[in-house]
Amino acid sequence: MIFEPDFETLPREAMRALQGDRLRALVGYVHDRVPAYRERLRRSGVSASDIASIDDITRLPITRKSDLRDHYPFGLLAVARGEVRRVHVSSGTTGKPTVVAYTAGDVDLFARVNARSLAMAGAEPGMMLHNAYGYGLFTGGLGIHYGGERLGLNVVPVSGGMTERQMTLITDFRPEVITCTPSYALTLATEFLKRGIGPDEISLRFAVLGAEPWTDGMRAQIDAALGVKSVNIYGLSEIIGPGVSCECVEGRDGSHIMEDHFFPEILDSESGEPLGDGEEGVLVLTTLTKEALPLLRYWTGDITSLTRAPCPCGRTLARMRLIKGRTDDMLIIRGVNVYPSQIESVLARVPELSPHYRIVVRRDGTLDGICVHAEVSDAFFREVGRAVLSQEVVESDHRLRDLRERLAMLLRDIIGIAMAVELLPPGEAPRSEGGKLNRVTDSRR
Ligand code: DLL
Repeated sequence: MIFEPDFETLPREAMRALQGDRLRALVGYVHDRVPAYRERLRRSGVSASDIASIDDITRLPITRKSDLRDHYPFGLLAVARGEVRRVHVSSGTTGKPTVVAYTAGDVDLFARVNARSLAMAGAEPGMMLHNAYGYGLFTGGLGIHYGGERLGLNVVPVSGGMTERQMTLITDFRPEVITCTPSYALTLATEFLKRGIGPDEISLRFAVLGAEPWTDGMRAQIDAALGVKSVNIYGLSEIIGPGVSCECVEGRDGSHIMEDHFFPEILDSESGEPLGDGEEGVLVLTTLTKEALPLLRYWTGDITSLTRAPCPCGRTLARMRLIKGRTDDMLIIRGVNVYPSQIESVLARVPELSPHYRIVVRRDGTLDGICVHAEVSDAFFREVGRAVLSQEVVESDHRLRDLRERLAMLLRDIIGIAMAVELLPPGEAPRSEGGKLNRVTDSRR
């Protein structure tokens, strides 16, 4: 079913006209309400009356994650604080998180775009949804939750983790739809396999997977093991959360962008020049209707391409391919965004450590694991008086053991996911030799 057919099947010319009107209103709105944008627009020499059509979007300034950081926490809000009904938070590049805010109207939009997404994925009113995205500051859990209720689903707010309990609930409640990260879908698939439960015995029919990159290879594995048709759902907190785009179950060939609300552009990652359909570059999104935190041309850092070719589902919304990678060094570990610079800022708080480190990411079974190799300082190394820092040595020396545990706790508390920690003796972590220093070994790809 199509949740909002009036918009999802709008002829392309009518869509362009709607987008142009909404963009003109948006430019006036941010000019009047957000001092930082007023200044940017003044410098670019553009005002609302210059927006004749959506094509004029290229005249507007780009917004980046650093702009949100510079105006942390609420400096880019376009409404009074009392108008805000919800905030969510995602990873920032340093110690401070990225804060996003919603008015009542934004919360309603968030529910509608997720209701659209779940309907695209095959869900129908009356079905049960097992929602295993994390609830809380992460947009995944609540975003899908409200979308599910809006569509008329029976939502089970399981949240992430506790696989044993998830297995019991899926087996006993018999939901038709599941929402989680693709890697977690694989974890559940492996659990079912271990118990000898085949795809025909599992009640699930549709899986709506996202929040991290995945491939058609993983899709085939998940579909076969769980007996589902899985689709990709994409989004980012800065724009709204999940529900920026989603694949339809009929096509499963690119995610339909809710482009009446989020206008997509693809720009060359180096030159910033606009690229055409089919060409790969950075996805840049403009929120056409958001009230609390409207963003002009937000540089997502995600690499993909667009197509406006007709789709068998009948929707006319443009589609984006699966995300190929990112332009920055952001890692996604079990659906949580982690910047190496965040880890670095935690290490800097621990006086026994040097500023040098290495990050190792690997897939342990179906789940991602991250290990931080932190180098101890010369002074602390001398004080401890050990020749080597093997696992056994760290285990047997309480000062080293304490340091490792303290660091693991700090990383978990500040960044929000558990990381393994290994200590290295001075001089062991990589140093820059003039070129770009690569501190991350990611063996998942
Ligand atoms: O991950 C929102 C979301 C929740 C999307 C649940 C889908 C499902 P953030 O935590 O702000 O928001 O992370 C946004 O995650 O810029 C991408 O790099 C990545 N990402 C999100 N969805 C996908 C996807 C949520 N389907 C960042 N494929 C984005 C690849 C994705 N990467």
